[in-house]
Amino acid sequence: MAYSRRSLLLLLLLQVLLATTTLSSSDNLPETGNDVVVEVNRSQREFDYFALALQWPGTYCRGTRHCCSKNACCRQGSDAPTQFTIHGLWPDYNDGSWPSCCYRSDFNEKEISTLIDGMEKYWPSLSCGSPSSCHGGKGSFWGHEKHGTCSSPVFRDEYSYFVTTLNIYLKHNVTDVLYKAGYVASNSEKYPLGGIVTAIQNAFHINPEVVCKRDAIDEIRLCFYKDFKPRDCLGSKDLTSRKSCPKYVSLPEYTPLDGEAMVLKMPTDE
Ligand code: U2P
Repeated sequence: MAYSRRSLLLLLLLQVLLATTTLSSSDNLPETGNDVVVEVNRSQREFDYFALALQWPGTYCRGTRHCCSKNACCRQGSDAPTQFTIHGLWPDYNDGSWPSCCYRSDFNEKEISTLIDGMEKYWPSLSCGSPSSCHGGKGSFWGHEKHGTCSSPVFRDEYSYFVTTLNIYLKHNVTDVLYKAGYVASNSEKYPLGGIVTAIQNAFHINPEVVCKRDAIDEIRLCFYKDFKPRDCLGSKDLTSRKSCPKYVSLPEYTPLDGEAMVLKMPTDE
């Protein structure tokens, strides 16, 4: 029986559709709690290592213009963020890139309700804006942690991703290590980048990645194998490759916004 060109094309299209459906209905998908999650990007291969990204509020908060209840840059007194806080636990590739948005799963804050106090303290939002999320959704600040969705097979649910990140952070107190080495928050001192890196190497046997905004330390990243044994971060081999930092760096003090700026509440603030 002869097929017309049109029916051949239709047949081809049907085959492609069938093949795609088979690919996206894998039986081996991870689950988060009770919710089955859906793989959204099979082309992303399994990650190679973790980077724990820590941010220095003294630097980040200098750019703060607005306050709202969730913005830790507006906290005062004993609540003030005077230590490195968590930016994220990132699954990364050895070539310097990283996967993102690997599985579609709705973030459910209830799953981490027992962690909220620790999250508010050590993993706070440092702005009022909504960070980008995988599927354009809004909601909880931590819901944008798309990195957790790419941490399979190490983490298979939301709770274990967040609780492990908090534990790793608490086991690696960078603020304390720097403090003991004499590197304390200051608006006048400059410190040798090499000295800061050495203090971290001695404490954790990790060659960290340091990210600066001009001469101020913005982030310090610690890297781990998938079993959380320490490993060097990429781009940390020699000081000259830490492109964004000069030889002498600062660790600015955290200063909350003054009274005038504090009243600039965001219209969306509840
Ligand atoms: O560095 C800018 C933003 O890129 C994302 N990033 C960077 C390095 C890396 O190893 N992995 C990674 O995800 C971060 O995006 P965010 O999590 O903030 O949305 C980082 O802020």
